[in-house]
Amino acid sequence: QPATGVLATLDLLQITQAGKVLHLRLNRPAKRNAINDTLIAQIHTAFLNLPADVRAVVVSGEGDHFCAGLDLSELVQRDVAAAVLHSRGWHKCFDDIQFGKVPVIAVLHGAVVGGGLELAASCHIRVAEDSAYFGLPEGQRGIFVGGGGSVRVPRLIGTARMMDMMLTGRVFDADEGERAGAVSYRVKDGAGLDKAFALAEKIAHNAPMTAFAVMHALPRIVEQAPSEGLFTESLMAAVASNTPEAQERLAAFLAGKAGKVVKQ
Ligand code: 1HE
Repeated sequence: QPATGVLATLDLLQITQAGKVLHLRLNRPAKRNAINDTLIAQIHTAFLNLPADVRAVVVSGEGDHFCAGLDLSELVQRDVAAAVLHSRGWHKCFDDIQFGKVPVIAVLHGAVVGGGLELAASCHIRVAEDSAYFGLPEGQRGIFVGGGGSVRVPRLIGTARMMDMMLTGRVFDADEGERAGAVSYRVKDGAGLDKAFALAEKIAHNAPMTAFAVMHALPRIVEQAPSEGLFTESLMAAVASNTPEAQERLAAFLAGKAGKVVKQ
């Protein structure tokens, strides 16, 4: 019987499990879910300690906004080494989301700005409600992205759009974000969690090797030179097709017992 219900309420993060899906809710609405040292540590700890039966994670924000980014009140004077280590701490957390155990779906509403956009960019699928908007106010604050934004955001929306956001303070609404490539699914206000859980259910039924290949092999293949990428792809394909889950699924299809590809 899979665990269901609230697993833990840390100071700033609520963790709920429903079957194979874990729901992490940033729970600092009074500060618009701004990420301070405590919250980044709690997010990281949650991802490093996913229950063994969890097959997908949904991340959302409590209140009117997904996340206002770095808690600027903690952006105190740091020497260069301390500032680098602070940024590297965010990198570790967001790397463990992107290259973790299971796919992660972000539900975006209200402000998705600065470090909030960096968090969203480290997830695998982004569901945006009508109210969502995307910004990188670092440019206006005289700072730079430090949570992996310069690596992940251009890979979603392109370098030119990110330059525009940082240099001019340009903000994209949900539709613009979708057209730019930052949004996987666009839904009405209030419909984001249902959509995310429906997607998570589909993901939870995939063969585990599929999640592994898509999360760990695909992004690396994309970064490889084509001839290496093609070779890595062949290795990954051979490994995946030799798993018992793949053999069962292929046999089920050939026996007419598996779903066909249908237009949605
Ligand atoms: C905060 C933060 C924050 C809100 N750090 N305290 N991020 C930003 O530059 C975005 C800054 N925030 C905003 O532009 C707005 O707060 C929002 C558009 C997100 C929301 O506006 P609103 O009108 O709903 O809320 P508010 O009244 O501005 O904020 C409510 C409270 O949250 C208020 O505190 P209070 O004690 O006066 O009630 C705000 O000060 C507080 N608050 N956002 C600290 N970010 C790893 S590098 C990443 C670098 C970055 O992310 S830089 C971008 C930072």
